Amino acid sequence: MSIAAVTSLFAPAGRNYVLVKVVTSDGLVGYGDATLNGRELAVVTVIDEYLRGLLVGEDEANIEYLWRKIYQGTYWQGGPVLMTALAGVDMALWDIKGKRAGLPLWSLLGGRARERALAYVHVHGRDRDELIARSREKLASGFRAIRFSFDSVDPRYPELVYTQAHQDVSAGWIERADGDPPGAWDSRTYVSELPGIAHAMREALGSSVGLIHDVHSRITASESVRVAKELEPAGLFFLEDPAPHHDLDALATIRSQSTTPVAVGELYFELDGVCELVRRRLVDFVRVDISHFGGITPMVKLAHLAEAFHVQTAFHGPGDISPPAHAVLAHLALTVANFGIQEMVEDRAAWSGVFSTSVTVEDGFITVGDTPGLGVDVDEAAVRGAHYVKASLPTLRDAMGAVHPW
Ligand code: KDG
Ligand code: MG
Repeated sequence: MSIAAVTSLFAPAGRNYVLVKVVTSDGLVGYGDATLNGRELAVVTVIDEYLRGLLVGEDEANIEYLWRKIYQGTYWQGGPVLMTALAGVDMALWDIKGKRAGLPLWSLLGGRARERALAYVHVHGRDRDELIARSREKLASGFRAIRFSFDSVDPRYPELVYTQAHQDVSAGWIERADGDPPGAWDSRTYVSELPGIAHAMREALGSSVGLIHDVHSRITASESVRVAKELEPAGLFFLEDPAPHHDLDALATIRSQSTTPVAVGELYFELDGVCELVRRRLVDFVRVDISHFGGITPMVKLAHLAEAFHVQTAFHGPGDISPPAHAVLAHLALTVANFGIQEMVEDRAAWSGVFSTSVTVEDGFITVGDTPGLGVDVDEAAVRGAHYVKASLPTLRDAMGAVHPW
């Protein structure tokens, strides 16, 4: 069979989600996620203006060939915009392959390695008491692993507008029309507060809870070494992005100085780049993003590569990628041998009425049903005519008004 149509589909459901829809000559439909937070329309242009022409008329079964045709065949390879568009196409083609075979993705990829997969959720709080209280709520609802975040502000700048909470719940919807708010990120406060907060959480929540923290590369390498060492007694599941993803020397230093496990990867867009991170075992967990890394095809290769180097997966699963992407992550979580943990920032209330999914989360574990393909259905009528709301991540600034890494 061949590809009859490829289109971008704007499918807002609490966020600006963009999908790729592929239709075959015999009427099968596949959906993939192509959402790039704050750059959505750039991806739409790539899909509709550049990728469609490369795909229509081709045999939809040959995913590897089509992936190469887009990635290598047109010279301009890589980068978040192109790789997000390619990811959407790739996921849609795997969705079709599963539907044609009558098999769920996890089965196509080799079958289950486990019955259910450990998930982690986000908790944000203003201070340790709030973090502990909110974590207890999540634990009571069954979760066993928590990523905690808090605001680190210069106390002399109480007019802080930016808060890290935006990142967890609504980053994609912050309007920037009035210019940047004054920022007050304060690294010194952050570096001195983080270990105490982690220790207090560990003591209050008990030894079995998985505690995760995302540094977002906001501090220097030596600050990260200090933090990673001081966090050791808190026994984190991992510390995420303690240094910029491309600063392999800084990551090597952090690893040589501390036993705190490290996870990096959401800003890698290509297999070539992330290989070195894995080969040199600079991370315990690799966490590229299914929607920005070119989709299932390269993700499976990375998982196998990482397995050979005893690195586990902790793939990026933020709220700014759509249900088909979260579904793929769930399928991978069941089938990948070296699975570690899966980030799950879902908004099922916002999804309902637009998306249905065969992924379930119970007792803090992910499972996936037998629905063929990705197991995600889209009610296109519910989003027909929906308007794109221009939005992007807020800019983080320090007390001098200088831009600080987000
Ligand atoms: O759009 C940016 C978010 O996806 C990112 O800030 C979330 O770092 C993140 C994480 O680990 O979930
Ligand atoms: Mg992160």
